[in-house]
Parts: sequence; structure tokens; C-alpha cells
Amino acid sequence: MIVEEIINSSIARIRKIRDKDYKKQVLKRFDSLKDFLDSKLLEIYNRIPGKKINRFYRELLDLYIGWENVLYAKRRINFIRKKVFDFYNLYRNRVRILRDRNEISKVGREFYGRVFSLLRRNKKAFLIYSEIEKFYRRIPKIKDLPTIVITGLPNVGKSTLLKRLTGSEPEIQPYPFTTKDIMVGYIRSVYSDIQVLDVPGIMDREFDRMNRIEKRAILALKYLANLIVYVIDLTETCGYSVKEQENVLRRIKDNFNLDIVIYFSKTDLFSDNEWKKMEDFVDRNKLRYFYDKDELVKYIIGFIKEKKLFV
Ligand SMILES: Nc1nc2c(ncn2[C@@H]2O[C@H](COP(=O)(O)OP(=O)(O)OP(=O)(O)O)[C@@H](O)[C@H]2O)c(=O)[nH]1
Ligand SMILES: [Mg+2]
Repeated sequence: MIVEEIINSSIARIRKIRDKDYKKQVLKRFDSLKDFLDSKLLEIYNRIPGKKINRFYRELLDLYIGWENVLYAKRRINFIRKKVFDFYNLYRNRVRILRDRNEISKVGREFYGRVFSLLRRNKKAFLIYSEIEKFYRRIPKIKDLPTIVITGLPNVGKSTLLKRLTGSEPEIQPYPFTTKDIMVGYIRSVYSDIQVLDVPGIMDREFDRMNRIEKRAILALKYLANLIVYVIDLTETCGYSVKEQENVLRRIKDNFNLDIVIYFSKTDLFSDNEWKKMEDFVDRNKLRYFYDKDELVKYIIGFIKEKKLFV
């Protein structure tokens, strides 16, 4: 798709160039094609991340596209750029020594033919590039700010909490796996903004057995979190038992050396039974807990301040 678009706009540009002197016209067209492709390919090359990218984005790109594909595309685009330049030099020199209009026209067609088939043969690199562009549209820009990651099982109310904390508008649905990418919102404080990330739900299984979508959440915990807010749905309307939710919590505790607080969601649905379950849960797990979002915000700001994380 993208290759054909590039070819079509090249042709449109070339056709606009006219000169009374046929040979001059052909040479000007060559220049135009070379310049256009050179800037287009350089733009693409620069949009494709390279080895200098940070580890979070690199591993995330690896999950979405495959890091080796990204590197392949970057190398390939660079190669195509050089090759276009080679063809340009070769065919320009050929045209220069010709006088016959038919001969010039033939060499001209050969130049365009080789350049366009070079692009078409490398469709894969351009396809990977469009995947990268899609990735950039899906993944928010992660800023260098103190960062809270909201995590928990699917459907427990993570995105609802993000919305309540930050006023952002993530998709919220009554079924699991609604959030597939990483969502971001900000808590404004007098010190600086605090970045809050809402990530896909994770299931009760070993981290290395998780699917690609769950692994996105793990990467956010691994590379970005200063504090984890673990959401627990004691009503179990999420479809998962408290036991399963506790297992995942334990796994996170054991694998990440990070501060964790609990947020109990859906308290508007609580009966006496759930309030009792909350007491038991807190007794067992000895973690700081919240069910009021204003209290949680206050705590988060205090935490960031105490840990000197404000930038
Ligand atoms: N009554 C009530 N429902 C809630 C509350 N929080 C979330 N829900 C409902 O629970 C369902 C799941 O909420 P989400 O916020 O999408 O849950 P999530 O954890 O982001 O889910 P995934 O993205 O699929 O992992 C939705 O139907 C919400 O409306 C709450 O405090 N009270
Ligand atoms: Mg969600």
C-alpha cells in the first residue's frame, strides 16, 4: 500500500516537469525523482527506532512487531536509499551522452522501472514501517515523570480507577480484556504531574506463560512503575475469585521490588459480606489499602514527595 502511494506520488511529480529541450526534461525528472525518494526514505528511516531506543519501548516493540523486524526495516530502508542514488547516477550519466530522443526515452523508462521495482521488491520493509506508525498511534508517549501503574486481573475496574484518578477517558466495558494497550492519565499536583498508567489485566499464571497482551502490563511494571496500585474486586463480578486475585498479587510482590498499595473497587456494590472480606484480606496481606479515590490521590502525592521522585 505505502509503496504504491510513494510510486504514485513520484509519478505525479515527474509528469509535472516539462522542458522544451527533451533531454533537459528527462534529467530534471531524474533529479526530481531522486530528491523526492531521498527525502521520503530519510523521513521513514528516521521514524524507525534504532539501537538507541530505551529498553521499555524496545521490549514493547518486540511484543507488538518483533524487534528484529524493526531493525530489518531500518537497514533495508537505508539500503534502498543508497540504491536509488546509485541508479540515479548510473542513468543520469547514460542520458547525458545520448542525443537520440528515442534512446533517451528508453533509458528514462529503464531508470523508472528499476527504481519502482526496487521499492516493490522491498514491500516488507515498508509494511513493517506502517506497523511501527500504528504502534506509535496506539501507545501513548511515556513521559519522564513519577509513575503509578494500576494493575490487577481483567475486568476488576482498573480503567475505571484511571478515569476517576485522572479524568482521562479509557475504554470501560463489562467484559475482560477491554484494555489491550497501555493507557495514560495525569494527576496534577503542585510539585509536578504524576503519570498514571492503566495496563491490560493479567491472569493467575507464571509471567513467562502470559500472552503478549499481558506481557505489556509486565513491561510497564518492570520499567516504569514507581508505585503499584493493585485493584481488587471483592464482589467477584469481574469473573475471578478473590483467591486468584490474591495469587497474582503475591506473584507481583515476589517478582518486583516495588511499593504496592491496594485499591478495593466496586464498593458501591458491597454488602456486609464484602466489607467483612475486606477486613480479612487486609489482615492477611498487610498492605496499605484504599477504597476512596481522593484518599488514594492524597497518598500518591505524599508517596512521591517522600521518595523525592518529583522532577
Ligand atoms: N458498580 C461498579 N462497577 C464498576 C466499578 N468499577 C468498575 N466497574 C465495572 O466493571 C467493569 C470493568 O471495568 P473496567 O474499568 O473496564 O475494568 P478493567 O480492569 O479496566 O478491565 P480490563 O481492561 O478488561 O482488564 C465495567 O463494567 C465497569 O463499569 C465500580 O466501582 N462500581
Ligand atoms: Mg481496562
